[in-house]
Amino acid sequence: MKQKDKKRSKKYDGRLKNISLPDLEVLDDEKHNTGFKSSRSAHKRDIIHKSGSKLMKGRVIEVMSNYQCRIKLEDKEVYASIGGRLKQFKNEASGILAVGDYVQVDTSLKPDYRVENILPRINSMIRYSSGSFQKEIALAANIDQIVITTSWRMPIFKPGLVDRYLIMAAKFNIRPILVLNKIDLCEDFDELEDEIAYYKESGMSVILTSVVDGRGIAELKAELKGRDTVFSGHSGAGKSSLINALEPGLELLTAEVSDYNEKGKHTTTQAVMLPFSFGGYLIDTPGIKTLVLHQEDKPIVPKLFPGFDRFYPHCRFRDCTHIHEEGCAVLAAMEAGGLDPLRYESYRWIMDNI
Ligand SMILES: Nc1nc2c(ncn2[C@@H]2O[C@H](COP(=O)(O)OP(=O)(O)OP(=O)(O)O)[C@@H](O)[C@H]2O)c(=O)[nH]1
Ligand SMILES: [Zn+2]
Repeated sequence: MKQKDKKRSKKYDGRLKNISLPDLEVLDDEKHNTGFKSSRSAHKRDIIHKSGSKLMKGRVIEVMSNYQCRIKLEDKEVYASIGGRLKQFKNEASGILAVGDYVQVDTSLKPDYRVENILPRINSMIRYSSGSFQKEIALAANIDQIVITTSWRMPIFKPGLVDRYLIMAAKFNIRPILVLNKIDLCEDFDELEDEIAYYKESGMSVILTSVVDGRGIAELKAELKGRDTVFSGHSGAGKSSLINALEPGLELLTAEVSDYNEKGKHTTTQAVMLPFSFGGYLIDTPGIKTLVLHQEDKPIVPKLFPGFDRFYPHCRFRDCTHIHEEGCAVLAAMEAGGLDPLRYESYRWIMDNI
């Protein structure tokens, strides 16, 4: 990072701690108001405002290192670099641009394309990087849904883990689909139905699958068709097997995939959107494995715990933790037999261990 850029980003440190997406217009206005307006930024403003036709809307379908990305621009795909105006906010490309982002691309310098603006995100998956100060890194943006892969056995179905994934999905405002795989290993379907009843009653989409005998694969495919989906889940539950059954030959990112871009520079793929032949994308980002609930998430868990949206609006206190408060609708539901004590136990475990 250039010395000049360093100084500039330092000035905005306070803002950057709490946001994932820099509000570029506001920053521009601030610069304008304080008389700060480099010729470079003035030039860019001109492009945006005077020659708007040169900025095209595209979608980021691959994020690489070295400030490179691949963009779907109308019906073609182009490689693009990330404009300096965006670069100044973070020192990692993935820190500012996420796969799935809708962006404005400067096409006036063809064949060099440059990302100039990130358009507002509908949602995004954020992780915090460890470092001297907390930095937010967006792993993916504008996601339609997240598949939470679990298995009936091997490894055994763990509702507590499902709850944590569901809280995460709710936190990021992404529709969850609960997939219970390996049902070929199930001998007692009443027991299985009992285990998933709570999630179904809470209005969630639950799909039972087996890669071994093919049950549920068509149903899952229908849910994915035409939508952009992230796959998450318990290791060993069968994510890769399911994806392979849905779309044989799809190459997932395992660790870091090395590649050489046109300029011959060494780059690595950090996240990619892989098209399904039946429509829609699989958003593949290895970073998802690093997502965990944080201590800072604790205040939102009472509202985001799966199924609690039926109860908490009736709690006497708006910030009710459902642990000791009088007039708590969650505790009342449990006493009245309207809430499975095992789900409440899971809630308490998460609250105590987050
Ligand atoms: N019986 C049975 N085994 C399955 C099924 N799906 C996957 N498996 C097996 O479960 C094991 C783990 O499957 P993977 O697809 O590698 O699981 P994963 O979730 O991608 O695992 P990670 O890479 O650790 O995240 C493999 O041995 C699969 O053959 C299924 O529906 N039934
Ligand atoms: Zn309560």
